Amino acid sequence: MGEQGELAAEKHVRYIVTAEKKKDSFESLVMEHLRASGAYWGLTTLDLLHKLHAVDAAEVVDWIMSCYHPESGGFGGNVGHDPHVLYTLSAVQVLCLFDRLDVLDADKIADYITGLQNEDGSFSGDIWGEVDTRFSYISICTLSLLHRLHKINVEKAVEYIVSCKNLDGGFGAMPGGESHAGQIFCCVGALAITGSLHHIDRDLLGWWLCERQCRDGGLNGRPEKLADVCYSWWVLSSLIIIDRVHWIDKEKLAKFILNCQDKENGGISDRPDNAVDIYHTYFGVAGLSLMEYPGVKPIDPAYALPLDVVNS
Ligand code: GRG
Ligand code: ZN
Repeated sequence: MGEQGELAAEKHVRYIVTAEKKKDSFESLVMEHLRASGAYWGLTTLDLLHKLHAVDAAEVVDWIMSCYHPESGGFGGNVGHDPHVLYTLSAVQVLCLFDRLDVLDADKIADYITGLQNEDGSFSGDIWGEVDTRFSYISICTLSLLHRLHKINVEKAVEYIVSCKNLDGGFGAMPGGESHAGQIFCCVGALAITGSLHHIDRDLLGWWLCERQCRDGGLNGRPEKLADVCYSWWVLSSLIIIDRVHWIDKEKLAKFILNCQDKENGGISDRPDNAVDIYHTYFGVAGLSLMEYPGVKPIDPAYALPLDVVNS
């Protein structure tokens, strides 16, 4: 590694632990409505860095459960917020990290998600009905973690995802929607979890994905866009799932991520010299994990949780 040196793991741990306490800061104000996801990003990063014990598990589990809506079976992004599948996945992922799925009524949550599947196999994100392949992934991932995949029509769910496949080998948010690395992760991840990867042309998609690497070594989300650390996750996880990760230059990507660190106060930003946030800190560390960076636990590319958590 060159000038940017090593991963400042200790600093990142301190950044996450103190961000959790600064509840009245600007960042936490912005994050207020997606705190369950923020908790997932921060806590998964801590676990990847072998530091999950730095937080009080019982306190986190209590707070997560205070976002639960027993009437619907879904979780909100924060206490008193409406339920949505996105925060339901984050809550389930956090409970997986602490091996505390026992506090859940898994069937009730599974019924909430099952109720959001539409005729054509797609999923809405909540009762307001917006449809997106993100929600297909979220639903499938959550149900699989709860061992309740059989409760939905998996065949129809897969059929809908395949209907969002484009001629360039990628996937969009809906049929005919432009290919985007974030949506590709969702579709590839969902197809992996349901054992349906035969619907993917690995060489065609692998080519589109490896073309996301920019001259600075970072990855972008679609053609003509700037590199951004979070695509180290969306693109790399997809490449690993389809077994084409050797088509990008990992060394250059690792350097790009390490260059986005705030080496003084901790945290990782979207690109060099920008302000850090928890989201890019997580995706930077997760990207390094996918590249087997020393000292970072391996992460599962489809479930976005540490491998030892998924396999336990
Ligand atoms: C468990 C990891 C995990 C995810 C849960 C929410 C979700 C499922 C997936 C989101 C996938 C997605 C669509 C990611 C893209 C997010 C993003 C950076 C969008 C920005 O798009 P633009 O167009 O920016 O604003 P670009 O980079 O294209 O310029
Ligand atoms: Zn980003």
